[in-house]
Amino acid sequence: MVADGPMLSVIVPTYNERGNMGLLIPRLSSILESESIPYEILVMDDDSPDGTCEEVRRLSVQYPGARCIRRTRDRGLSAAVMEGYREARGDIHLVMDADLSHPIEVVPELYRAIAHDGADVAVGSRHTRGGGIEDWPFKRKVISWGASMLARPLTPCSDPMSGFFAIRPSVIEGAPLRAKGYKILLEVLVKGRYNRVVEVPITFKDREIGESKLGSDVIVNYVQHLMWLYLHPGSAPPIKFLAVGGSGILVDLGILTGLFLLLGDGFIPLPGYDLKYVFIFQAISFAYATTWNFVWNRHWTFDARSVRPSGQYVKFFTVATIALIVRTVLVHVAVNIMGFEGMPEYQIALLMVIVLVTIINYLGSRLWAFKK
Ligand SMILES: Nc1nc2c(ncn2[C@@H]2O[C@H](COP(=O)(O)OP(=O)(O)OP(=O)(O)O)[C@@H](O)[C@H]2O)c(=O)[nH]1
Ligand SMILES: [Mg+2]
Repeated sequence: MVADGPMLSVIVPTYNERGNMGLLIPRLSSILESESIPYEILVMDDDSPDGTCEEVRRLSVQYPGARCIRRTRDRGLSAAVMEGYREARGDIHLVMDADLSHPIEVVPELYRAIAHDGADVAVGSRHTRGGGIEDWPFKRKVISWGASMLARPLTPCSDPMSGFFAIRPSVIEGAPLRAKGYKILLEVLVKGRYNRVVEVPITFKDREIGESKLGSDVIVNYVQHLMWLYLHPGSAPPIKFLAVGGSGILVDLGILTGLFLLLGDGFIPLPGYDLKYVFIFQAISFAYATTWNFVWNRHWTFDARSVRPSGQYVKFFTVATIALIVRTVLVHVAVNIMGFEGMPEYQIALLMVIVLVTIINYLGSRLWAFKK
């Protein structure tokens, strides 16, 4: 059968995987040929001393779709994958480990999810229904689960730590990917541009040949990587929104205090103090704090810099003002009409109002003011 349709580039990062090449390359080639998928296999090898590249070159006589790129600079798993992305000539780029941990028969499914079903990213997932991990001790499963949970707010994918996934090249075009962390999929999901992510269940098998390259610094590296990803503009918006809102409260209080100290009679308005000024001071500090929140939310929480700021500002200010009015009215109702004045009732009522108003603010910002 003649291969047609979009071409698949399979990127395989390797370090000392000679023993696996003779299994991976023939099996992968035969499955892709039987499915008539045009392909290339790029083995991105960090100059392995065990002769991984030589083995690939030997195999490429029989399997001309496979080639080895020997890397001598900028070593590391992520850097190897990123170079693979640059080298790849296909219309769909798929990354997988060399050690046969990732089921080869799922490769065509990941390919089809993008080629035929309109996905932008297709992930071989251990945590979606039907997926799993073979032979892992309980402790390792718990660590893996915990690590995935830490990354959950960053992505819509249940297994963002998977090293087995396919993308359209447009997803990462121009994205500021860093080659530091070794969880490339996470990097792609946080920084890439995509609409649809599809998860295909896989059962992950432990390697039988060769040694693990990933040692104890992996956890430290992972936590550092997560920290950078959480700081990246546009990632985990609800968390950033809360952080910005908290800082806005400090700005609001700071300015209000400053105004009272400079122009009033000290921080707390004394009895008989002209309430007109209290109102004006509060309006000024509110406007400052809202502008502060606007700038941070635009640039950082929602990364909405591609849209003109003027319309965004008006909308954001409107949402904040409506939320302020809702808060004032609800607190008034709670205190003066429902009589929540005593010790825990007042605080509980206030907390509920604040939660509600925060949700209004968030949804108004996300779905209206900063809609892209
Ligand atoms: N090019 C390159 N590939 C690497 C490097 N480190 C690991 N790899 C490859 O990345 C893939 C995943 O590495 P593994 O050592 O299997 O990591 P793991 O799957 O988390 O751990 P085990 O399967 O338990 O050994 C394999 O194909 C490795 O050969 C590296 O520094 N450079
Ligand atoms: Mg492995």
